[in-house]
Amino acid sequence: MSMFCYQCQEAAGGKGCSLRGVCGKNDVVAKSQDLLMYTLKGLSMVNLIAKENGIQRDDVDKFIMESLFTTITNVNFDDKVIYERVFEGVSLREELKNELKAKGLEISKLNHDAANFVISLEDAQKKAEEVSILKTENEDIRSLRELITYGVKGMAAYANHAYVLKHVNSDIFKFMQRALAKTLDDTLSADELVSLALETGKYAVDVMALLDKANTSTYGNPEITKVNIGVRNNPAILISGHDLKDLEQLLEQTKGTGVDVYTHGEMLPAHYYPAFKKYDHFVGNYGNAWWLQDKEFELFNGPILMTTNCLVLPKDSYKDRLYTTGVVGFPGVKHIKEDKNGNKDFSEIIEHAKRCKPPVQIEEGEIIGGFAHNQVLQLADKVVEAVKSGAIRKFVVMAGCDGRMKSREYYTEFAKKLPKDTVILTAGCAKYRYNKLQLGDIGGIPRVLDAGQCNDSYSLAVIALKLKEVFELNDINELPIVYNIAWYEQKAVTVLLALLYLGVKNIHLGPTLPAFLSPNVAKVLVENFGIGGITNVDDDIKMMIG
Ligand code: SF4
Ligand code: SF3
Repeated sequence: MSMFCYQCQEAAGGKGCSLRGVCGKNDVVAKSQDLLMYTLKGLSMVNLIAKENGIQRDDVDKFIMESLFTTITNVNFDDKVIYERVFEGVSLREELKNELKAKGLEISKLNHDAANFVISLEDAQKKAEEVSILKTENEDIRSLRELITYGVKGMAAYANHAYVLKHVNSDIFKFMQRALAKTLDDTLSADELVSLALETGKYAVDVMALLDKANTSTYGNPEITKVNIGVRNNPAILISGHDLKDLEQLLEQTKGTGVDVYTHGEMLPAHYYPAFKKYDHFVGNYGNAWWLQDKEFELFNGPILMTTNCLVLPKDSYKDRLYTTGVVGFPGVKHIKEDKNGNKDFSEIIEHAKRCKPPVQIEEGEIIGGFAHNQVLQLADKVVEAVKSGAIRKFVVMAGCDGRMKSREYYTEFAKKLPKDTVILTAGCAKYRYNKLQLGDIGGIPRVLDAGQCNDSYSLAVIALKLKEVFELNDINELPIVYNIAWYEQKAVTVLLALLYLGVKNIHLGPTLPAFLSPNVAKVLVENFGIGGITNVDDDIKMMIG
């Protein structure tokens, strides 16, 4: 075994990738990520003591957040960049210790290796092997530690998107670091770790609320929007990932250049925000979910900017047109850095686009979206009436991620076979499995309501809580809503923990349950929250819809 990783749904054999990641990351990258996580845990231990003693280093909070984000599936494949973060983490940790010492403070509590190790680049791989997640021998403790760690990784991603829009919550940073530090605490029992996992859900709700506020106060409330999926005859840039601030800067800089901008993957919901509607050259959405990018990027012809996950191993046919920014990275792919004010200069990409042919049309028509909480609550009367009259029998939350496994065809089939009096509520790239089907509407309410990106699952929770209030119910689970969620990477773990914290029961999670859930931890989730997997479309529809 040259590596071990089981953080995403595509973990090899449903157990874990041990030779090379199904995502394409090799053992060198996997090990650098293991060591970075260990470094961040040690840094968090020290930073928490510093915080308790009045030392507040914003740069450390930012470093931990960005580094966690770096390790999410399909974000960064560059071990050089990841090891640089390891060394920067160690040096920040030592700076903090010196600051504590200078204040005459006792730091003897810090006897954990993670808070003390120092290495050279030559020893880094060996050290990484020593801190592999498999070193936690008890599979239940390991399972809970990783459940919490992945929840925190997803929180870091969402906190980062809010941060670039200048929305920061220091309690979230503090919790993330406390949770990370606790995953190295051998005195904690499984029960204590279960409580910590549930507490992670509380902060998961907070971070999604923070990001929702950041997005809507900066760009306005998403509104019902038809998005073009065809192309125009101009050179163009494709922007993918979740970072709206990057999109804003790109749209500003491409104004009047003759270069069009299209969204891809999780950037599609940007079209729903009023602030982006004023750009005539913001043409539409190109392609589908992340895993089809190797085919679709080839056909796009112009440069592609990856602002976050999901990046897949680029083909030579478009690698020289690919650019990364933020925490994304791939060896040999050009990276656009931000300046000290957070501004990015995309002129190189714009000039590149001018030399390229327009995109090849792969689809035509429109898709509709923009059903985030504000918009849906404006339609509340209509929705409530449709439920009361029986026109809508059930809502089916099908939020989450898409992925490359064939078994995900289930979700297309499921959407097609759902009875006509049901409405799908979606968010995240899971939607690409059914958002181009003609599923019709119920009295003008489309049967697929897309709230936005995966973090906009928060909107779905707000809508559910509002409906609970309108129908005067005591429990969110009394609503006519069922949950059939598709997961892939760690942000989906964050969303899941958030839903559990909000009291949602009987969530179906697929296409497979996480490999990192040990049988005992899975049992806890089944017994306390009714979490289940999926079986086949017909039986599941019968069970969920009746
Ligand atoms: Fe395997 Fe997923 Fe880890 Fe990649 S991120 S190595 S596919 S478990
Ligand atoms: Fe998709 Fe990668 Fe999760 Fe934000 S883009 S949902 S998988």
